[in-house]
Amino acid sequence: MATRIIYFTVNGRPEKAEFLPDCPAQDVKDLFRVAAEAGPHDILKLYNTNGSIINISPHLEPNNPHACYKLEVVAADCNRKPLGEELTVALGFDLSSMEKSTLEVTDEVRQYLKTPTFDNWQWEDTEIMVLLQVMYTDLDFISTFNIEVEVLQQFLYEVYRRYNNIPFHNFKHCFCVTQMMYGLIWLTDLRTKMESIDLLIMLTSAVCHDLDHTGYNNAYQINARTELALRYNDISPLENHHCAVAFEILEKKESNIFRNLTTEQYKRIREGMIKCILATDMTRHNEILNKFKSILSSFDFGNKDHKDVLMMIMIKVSDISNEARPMDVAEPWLDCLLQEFFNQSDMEKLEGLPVTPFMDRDKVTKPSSQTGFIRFVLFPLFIELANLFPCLEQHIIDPVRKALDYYTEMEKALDKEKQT
Ligand code: BYE
Ligand code: ZN
Repeated sequence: MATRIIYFTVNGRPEKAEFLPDCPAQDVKDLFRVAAEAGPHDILKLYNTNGSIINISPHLEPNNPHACYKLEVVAADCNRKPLGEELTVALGFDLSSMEKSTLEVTDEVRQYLKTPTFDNWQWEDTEIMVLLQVMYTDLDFISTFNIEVEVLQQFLYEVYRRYNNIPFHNFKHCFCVTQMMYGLIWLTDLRTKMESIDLLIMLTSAVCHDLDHTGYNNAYQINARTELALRYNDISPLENHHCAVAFEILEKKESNIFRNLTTEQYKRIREGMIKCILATDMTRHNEILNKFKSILSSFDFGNKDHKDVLMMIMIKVSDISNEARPMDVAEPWLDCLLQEFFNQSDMEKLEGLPVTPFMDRDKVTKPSSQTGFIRFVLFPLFIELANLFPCLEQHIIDPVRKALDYYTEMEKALDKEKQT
């Protein structure tokens, strides 16, 4: 009897299970459990390419690496304590006045979030949703745009659900980027310089900017001719998708935080969010940075084109700003990113696709990739934003300089190790 091979991903990592079709059902379940590194009480869910749940059994329909199933682990331990202060410290919260207001609303809002519709929720994620809600409140969006709290919560919950459980581009990344955006808005005193609706666009774009990221970048989408690449004709397939999912959520009455706005306002928000989210495609990095540089010397907050470019720069900065956080926060994020990159290159090797060089686990080291990234991407970008807002220097440039020293030292140490 021929062995069956089932290809699937766990958190974006390619895996396969091989078994004989007449083996005991428990053996097959165990194979999947081991691959998922799941505990004995965790629940496993297997999805086919249509997103339907399928039974883990010896009768599983064989597939190929190009049409992987997706395995999900639902942690049985949902009673972990709320992170509260821990979370505050872990995410480098020193940017704003948020802590105080967080404490004020946490308990109250947590009651809303504890309703039965929130299946499989975890404390950590709940805390984060609360904090996002606080940001909307803190920037006065609730009152200015007549946003109902229940609708905002539903919106954030839908957003939460549509981030995947992958190493880097997950709901926590969404939170980090949004929090950085929130911090930048306060630090630069943008509330006195731009209209409230622009700030709403920026914050909501940050929240939505990586929705339904699967852990494989545009190059992969295009080379593997995925559904997304097909749908968007190879033009920023991921970013187009993130944005489309955002408006899918906003099309639903219960989760449309803009439902009390005028048609004109909605139009403006939609246009702005599309611009911001599409600007997060890193292949457009130089194009956008050069545009910003060319207007910097005559920057005018009354000029719509200038404001548009600034908004794109702000989301770009927020998106790749991990290294501006305390070292003990930034480094684990780098590990997660490399994990996601390595998963992709493993998949590329498996499928015989071109392997993206900076994702190849045989070629990349942490310090070498990061020193280059800081020198050639982060510094040039952050310096221009700090040109417009000199007060940002200490918050985003100084920590990145420290990170560069740290990774330069690490690189030297690695080189020495190699020589001996
Ligand atoms: C980028 C594009 C897509 C996804 F390998 C993530 F050296 C990123 F190129 N981000 N976001 C933050 C980063 C960082 N890329 C890198 N360092 C970051 O801190 C460099 C990469 C590890 C590599 Cl740019
Ligand atoms: Zn992102």
